[in-house]
Amino acid sequence: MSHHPPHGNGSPGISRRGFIAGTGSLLGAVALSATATAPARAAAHPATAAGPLVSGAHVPVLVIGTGYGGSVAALRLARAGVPVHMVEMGMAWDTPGPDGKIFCHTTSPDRRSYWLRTRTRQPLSSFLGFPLDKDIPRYTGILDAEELGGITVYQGRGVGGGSLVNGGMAVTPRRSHFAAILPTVDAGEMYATYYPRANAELGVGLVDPDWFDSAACYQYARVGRRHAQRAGFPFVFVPDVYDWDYMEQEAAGTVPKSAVAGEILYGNNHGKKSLQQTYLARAAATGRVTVSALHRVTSVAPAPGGGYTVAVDQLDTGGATTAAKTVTADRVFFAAGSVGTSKLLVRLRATGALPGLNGEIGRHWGENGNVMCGRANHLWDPTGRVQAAIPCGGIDNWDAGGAFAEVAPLPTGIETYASFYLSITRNPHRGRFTYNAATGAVELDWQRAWKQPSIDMAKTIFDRINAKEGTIYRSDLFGVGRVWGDHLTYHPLGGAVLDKATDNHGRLHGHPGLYVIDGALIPGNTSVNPFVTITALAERNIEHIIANDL
Ligand code: FAE
Repeated sequence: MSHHPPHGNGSPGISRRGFIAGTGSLLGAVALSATATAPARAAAHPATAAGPLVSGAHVPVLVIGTGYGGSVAALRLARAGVPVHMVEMGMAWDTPGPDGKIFCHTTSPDRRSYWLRTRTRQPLSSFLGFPLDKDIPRYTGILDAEELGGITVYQGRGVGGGSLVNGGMAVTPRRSHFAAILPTVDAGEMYATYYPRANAELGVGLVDPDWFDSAACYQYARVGRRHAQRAGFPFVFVPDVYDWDYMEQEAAGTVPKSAVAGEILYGNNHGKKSLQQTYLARAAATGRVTVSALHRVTSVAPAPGGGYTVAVDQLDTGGATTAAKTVTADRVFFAAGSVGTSKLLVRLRATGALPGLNGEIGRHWGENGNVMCGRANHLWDPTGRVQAAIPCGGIDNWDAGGAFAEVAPLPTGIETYASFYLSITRNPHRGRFTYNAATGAVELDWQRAWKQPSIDMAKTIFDRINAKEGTIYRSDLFGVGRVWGDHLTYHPLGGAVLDKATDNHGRLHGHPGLYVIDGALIPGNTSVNPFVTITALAERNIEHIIANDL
C-alpha cells in the first residue's frame, strides 16, 4: 500500500507531516485559526467584504463567479494593487439558518439544499427500491442539479462555488496525463511552481494512514481497499482539503461533527477548508476585494468609451430579479464555471454582443468521464453504520483500463453492506453548447449513451473485484434495476478551451480585456478530480496576465 497521491509524480510533495511542517507561516496561521474557530468559523469570519454592486459604477476588474478560478484571480489581482469586484449568483453562506447551522444535512435536505428546485434531485435517487427525493421550497440553495439535455450537471452555488459542496479531494494528475490534456502549457513550470502553489494555498493534506487503519468511520474505505488489493489493483490514498486533525477530533467526539456526521453535498459546517477559508479569506484581507452575492451576470458587451458594459440581475432567495444593474469594467474575468462561462459566451457570441469571439466557443466540453456504481457485499463485509463523508482513497487502473475509482461513502446512518464508487474515466466523447434562437436558451448536445465507454472502463475494475469476491453490482441506487449512475457529472470541464477559444493564457480572442480563468479552459477531462488543476492553471495564467496586461 502506498500513501501518496494516485497520480502525484509531480513535485507537490504532499504528505501529512510535510504539509503541516512545510506550509510556511501564512498557511500555518490559517490552518491554526481554522482549527481553533472551526465550530462557528464561517459565520464569524465572512470570507469577503459585503458590498452590493451599484448601478452605473465603474470597476477596474469584474470577476464573474467565486469558485476556484475566480478566487485565484481576485487574490492575485488584489495583491497586485488592483481593486476587484466579484459577482456571484449564489448566496454568501455566512449566516446560520433557524437550526443554528449554515448548511443543512445530507440526509435531511431542506430549502438550503438545491438551487431553485421544488424537489430534490439526489445523485443517488433510490435505496432498496425506495425513492429518496422529496419536495422542498424553491430557494437559492447551494447545489444546482442542472439538467442539460442528456446529463445532469451538479455545481455549487454561492460564494466559494464548487468548494462549498465538493468532497475536497485535491488530486494532482500525473505529469504525462497533464501534458497530453494541455499540450501547449509548459508542464515543467506547472509541476515546479503552480501545482505546489495551488496545493499550499488550498491547504491540501493527507489522512494519517495509522489513524485510517483504526477509524470506525473509514471502515467502508478499508473494505474498499481490501477488495481492490485482493483483485490486484493498487489502492492509493487521495489528498483532501479537509482538516484531518479536526476529522480525528470529530471521530473522538471532542468537537462538533461534520464529515463524520455525513455532511457533504449541501455544505460542511466544520472541518472542510472551502475557498471561504482559503483564497477568499486572503483576498478579503487585502481590503481590495468586494463580493456581490445573489447577483447574476446576464451580459457583457464592449462599452462605447472603452472597457465593457456588464448587465447584472440582483436576485431574491426565490430566484426573482429585484433589480437590474449595469456597470462598466475595464477587464472582465469569466469564472462562472465550465457551464456558466460556456453558456454566457455562447449566448453573447450568437446574439452579437461579443461578435469577435471565435468558433471554438462552446466546444470541447466533457464530464471527466464520471460514472457511479455500487457493489453488494457479503454479510461478513459490513461497511459501517458511521461513514466519514470525505473520501480518502481510490483504485488506480487508469493506465490499464482508463479508470480511477474513488471509494466513496454512503452516509445513510445505517449498515448498507454496500460499497460505492465514483469513477473518473477516459471517456473520449465531447459535447458542444449551442444557442437556440427560437427559445433563447443555450443547449448542450450530450447523450446518455455516450457514457458507455466510461461504463466499460469502470467495469475493468469492478467486474474483476466482483469475480474475485463472488459479489454483484447493486441495482437499487439509481432507480430500480439500474446498475450505473451514468446520468450525471460532478466535473464539467471545457467550453472555452485554452489556446483555442482563448490564447495560451486565457485571453479571449477578439475582445482585449476579456479573460476565461475557470474549468471552461480544460478540454473535458483531467484524469483525476479537477479543482487542483483548475486552481494551478489559474495561478499560472493570472501571473502572466498581471505581468503583461496590467
Ligand atoms: P465553480 O467552482 O463552479 O464556480 C463558478 C461560480 O460561478 C459558482 O459559484 C456559480 O454560482 C457562479 N456563477 C455561474 N454563473 C454565474 C453568473 N452568470 N453570474 C454570477 N455568478 C455565476 O467553477 N472536484 C475535485 O477536484 N475534488 C472533489 O472531491 C470534487 N467533488 C465534487 C463533488 C460535487 C458534489 C460537485 C458538484 C463537484 C465536485 N468537484 C470536485 C468539482 C469541483 O467542485 C469543480 O470542478 C470546481 O468547483 C470548478 O471550479 P470553477 O472555478 O471552474
